[in-house]
Amino acid sequence: MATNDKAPPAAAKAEAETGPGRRRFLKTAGLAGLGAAAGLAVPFHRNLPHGFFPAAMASENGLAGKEGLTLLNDRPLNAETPPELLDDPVTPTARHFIRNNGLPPDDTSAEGWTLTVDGFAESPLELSIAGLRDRFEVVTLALALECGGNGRAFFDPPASGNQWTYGAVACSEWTGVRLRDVLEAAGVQDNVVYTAHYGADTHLSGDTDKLPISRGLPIDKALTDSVLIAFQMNGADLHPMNGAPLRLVVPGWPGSCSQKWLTRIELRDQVHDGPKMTGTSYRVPAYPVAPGDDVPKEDFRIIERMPVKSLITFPANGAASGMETEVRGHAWSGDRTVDRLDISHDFGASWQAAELDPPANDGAWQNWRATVRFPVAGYYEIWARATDSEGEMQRFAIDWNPKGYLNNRMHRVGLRVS
Ligand SMILES: Nc1nc2c(c(=O)[nH]1)N[C@H]1C(S)=C(S)[C@@H](COP(=O)(O)O)O[C@H]1N2
Ligand SMILES: [Mo]
Repeated sequence: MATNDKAPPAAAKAEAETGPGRRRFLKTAGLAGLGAAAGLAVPFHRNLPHGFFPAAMASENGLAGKEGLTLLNDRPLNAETPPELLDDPVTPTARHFIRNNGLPPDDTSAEGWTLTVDGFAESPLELSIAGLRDRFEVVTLALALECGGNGRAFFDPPASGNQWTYGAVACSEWTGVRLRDVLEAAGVQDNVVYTAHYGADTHLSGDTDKLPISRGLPIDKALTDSVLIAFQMNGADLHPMNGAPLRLVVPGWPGSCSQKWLTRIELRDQVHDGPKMTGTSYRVPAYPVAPGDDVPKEDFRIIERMPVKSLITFPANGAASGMETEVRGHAWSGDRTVDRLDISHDFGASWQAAELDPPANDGAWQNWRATVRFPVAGYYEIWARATDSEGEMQRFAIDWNPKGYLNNRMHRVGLRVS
């Protein structure tokens, strides 16, 4: 993990002056640069812990180029998108949520970036981003990405972690090469069962021996068509907080599988054991548990596909409406398609089928719309309920689990109709 080490300032500076280590130099130069950006010197900048921005600028920093996101945490940076800002069929980069476990690399330029593919590979690869483009077919796909903890805020008893409500989900258009093509070029040996993903971000502690997160995929999933190694989103460079210059995009599985700032993929003969792969991270009990139950660690299983879910993106919760309104949103179900989307405006007594589009491609969410007519003025709620190709349907209940994952309960918005 050579891109993950960090030399003390003096050494980094000396190295930068003699040639290599440009990335490291930028890391230390960053703080002085921030002072310059503020128009003031930061006299004690050497004492500011690694990864701290001046507090007055903290949210501005990572959120540059983002629009309307709700900041949940600024170290690490975590920000979600209000549902009404997710109305576009394809999510603009400015509205794609951010979920960081550690501190992003300072230098996210494509120049000099390399991806290593090693482990149980017949012919290990080391490729530049230009090399990836030249050697493999470049494809563009709309791919839905949802954090495993989206909806955690509604758990009772509460689950610790980022209190995501609805907005840790997005479906942007990603351009890159298929992970499958790259792994096949590296030669997947017969004993390979799992991948391991490594990125260039650093642990919150600043300890370079620790990684913030390193997860992986069963090899069968890694070899499916819609898993991309992406270098563009929505026709432009990746946003620095969304993994520039290179990341994985694994649609339909917890967002944590989609390693950002990707530097290395290892082929393994056993399930990966990196940070946030083990213990209770991104795992749920193997059987239903009652809210608040203590579950022994060994009874947790790794989360694979994300469950059936939908979002109402118009109208906004609390909006005023006339006697008739269009209602619209998105629906998705990991590794499956959504077959029906029903809405109710009478608290579930009756349901009306919405017009539901097929996905733009495998791994994309599906857009839906309906027209609702209200009988008289007053307060109403619109509820949306998706049913997928295996007959799995959303409910209002939560399958409570200790870490607050996989909340797919129905979304509802209140309307004042006059
Ligand atoms: N290197 C790295 N990759 C990462 C993460 C991270 O902290 N570091 N967070 C993961 C998690 S938990 C999620 S939900 C997605 C979020 O992607 P986004 O920030 O582009 O929305 O990135 C994943 N990839
Ligand atoms: Mo996540």
